[in-house]
Amino acid sequence: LGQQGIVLWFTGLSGSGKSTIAVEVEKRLYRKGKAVYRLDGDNLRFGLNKDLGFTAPDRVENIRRIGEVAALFADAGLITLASFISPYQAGREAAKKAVGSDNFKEIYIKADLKTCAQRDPKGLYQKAKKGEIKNFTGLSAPYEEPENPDLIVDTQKLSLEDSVDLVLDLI
Ligand code: GGZ
Repeated sequence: LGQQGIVLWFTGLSGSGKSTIAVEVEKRLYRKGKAVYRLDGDNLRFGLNKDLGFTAPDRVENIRRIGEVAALFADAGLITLASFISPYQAGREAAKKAVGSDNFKEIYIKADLKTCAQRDPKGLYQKAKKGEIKNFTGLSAPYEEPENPDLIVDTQKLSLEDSVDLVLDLI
């Protein structure tokens, strides 16, 4: 059956470019005939994790479950792309442990808060600044930068194409 499962774990602020890059990486791998699956808020927060919000304990539980799900997908041989803010170093480390460190790549999709708030693709920063969204990452909830990521993708400097190439170079 022949394909080694692996997890590419994308972490970064809202608006940093995680999902955009993960979608393109998924397309490129799919075209090469790879078995690939993308986990993100749209398929997790509306299903398995629909009982969870954005308080600190809920985020911890969100990432804990996703780490376990990613481990199962990788065990099934899929290239698994996980795209979540995953703001806590400890949570990302636990995901890496669940998957197995050899098959886990932590990818920091890096853009500073000011840039993300300017991009504001969904208007969420605006709402958070007005107090309409509580516990918003970067404004009223923490984001712990990765201490030792496998890759840093600086989306303030790199094109989408170059960002995707860097990620694909990892595998
Ligand atoms: C941060 C929030 C919040 C709050 C809703 N804080 O840019 P998006 O919209 O599409 O991605 C964000 C997503 C974050 O969910 P995650 O499951 O990735 O978060 S975590 O890993 O921290 O559990 C954002 C939207 O949900 N969103 N409220 N308060 N982002």
